[in-house]
Amino acid sequence: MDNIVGRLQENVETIIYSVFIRWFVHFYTQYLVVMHTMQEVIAILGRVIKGVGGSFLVDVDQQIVNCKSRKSVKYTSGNLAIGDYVEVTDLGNNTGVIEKIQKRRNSFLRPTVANIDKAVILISSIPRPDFYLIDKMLVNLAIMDIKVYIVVNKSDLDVMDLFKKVQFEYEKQVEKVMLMSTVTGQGIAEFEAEIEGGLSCLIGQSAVGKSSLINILKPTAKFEIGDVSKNNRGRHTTRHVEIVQMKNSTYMIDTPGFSFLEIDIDPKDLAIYYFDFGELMHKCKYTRCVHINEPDCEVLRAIEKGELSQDRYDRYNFLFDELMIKWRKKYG
Ligand SMILES: Nc1nc2c(ncn2[C@@H]2O[C@H](COP(=O)(O)OP(=O)(O)OP(=O)(O)O)[C@@H](O)[C@H]2O)c(=O)[nH]1
Ligand SMILES: [Mg+2]
Ligand SMILES: [Zn+2]
Repeated sequence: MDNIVGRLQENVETIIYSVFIRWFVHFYTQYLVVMHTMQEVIAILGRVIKGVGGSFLVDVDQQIVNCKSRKSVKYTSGNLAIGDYVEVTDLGNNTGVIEKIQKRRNSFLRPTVANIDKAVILISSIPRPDFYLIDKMLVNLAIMDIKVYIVVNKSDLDVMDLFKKVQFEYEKQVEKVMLMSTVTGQGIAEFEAEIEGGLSCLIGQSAVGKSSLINILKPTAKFEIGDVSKNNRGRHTTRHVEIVQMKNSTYMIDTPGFSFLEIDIDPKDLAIYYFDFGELMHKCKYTRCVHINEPDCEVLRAIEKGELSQDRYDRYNFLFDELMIKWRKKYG
């Protein structure tokens, strides 16, 4: 008898437990759905403009909101990048919480920036330009389909030969090659008109004048300027990354250099990103011509005729070999 009562009791307990668990799961799911919907209703869209310690400054309709980021954001989307569009819940007093990162159009590491519209490569005679570095940056920017401008800065110094070389080598690769001086103001107005709208990212070796340019365009920015006479061997004066608002809807990031340098493509596709090889490539004898030692190559012919730069072509060759070594290591 005791046995039967005991079993009955056990069955009743199991039924109560399973009903309880079902109800619990049901209500908890409802709770999550409601919370998620509420969050979507409340969340506002902003853009990360600067990181400060563990927090982020987010521009929400021109209001700067100091935000913490939810741990889940890090796990689902990786680290936040300057330039990220984010969904923020408002906690009042210009503080908030970053709930979600919107899909990025493009992104770069070291420094971590995202959603760039234009890239501005600054070059000057001091420090001496590293053209191989510039070529690599241009390939990466071409892969990402980002508009590029090249600015030859410090026109108050002796830069005309450099400017001519840059024009010859890159004019067909980029939107425009410009001459400028942040000291005399030459080219500043033209530059301002060219880059109007969107987010432009300044890139280039240390001491080319990136921060000087920001300060000219927006004197209240007061970025620290380096001393070119101290050979600080590529150590950048600017160490942080921050979006600065210029006129209207023009934004700029002053970066400490840029790591556009990790190229990960099949070397046979490299020439696609050399826009100066452009139409010539389609006239080569072989459709898969890589313009190195194939017969009847229009690119090689143009170099012989002096229509394309031998220097740039030699660097193309060098980069091709570098990528080939990497590619073989990776895919055997
Ligand atoms: N002569 C001349 N000097 C310039 C010009 N623009 C900038 N400079 C000088 O170049 C040096 C470096 O300028 P910055 O603006 O600090 O260079 P940066 O590119 O921001 O350098 P990092 O922050 O180290 O990456 C400073 O001494 C500037 O005064 C220019 O147009 N002409
Ligand atoms: Mg700087
Ligand atoms: Zn060819």
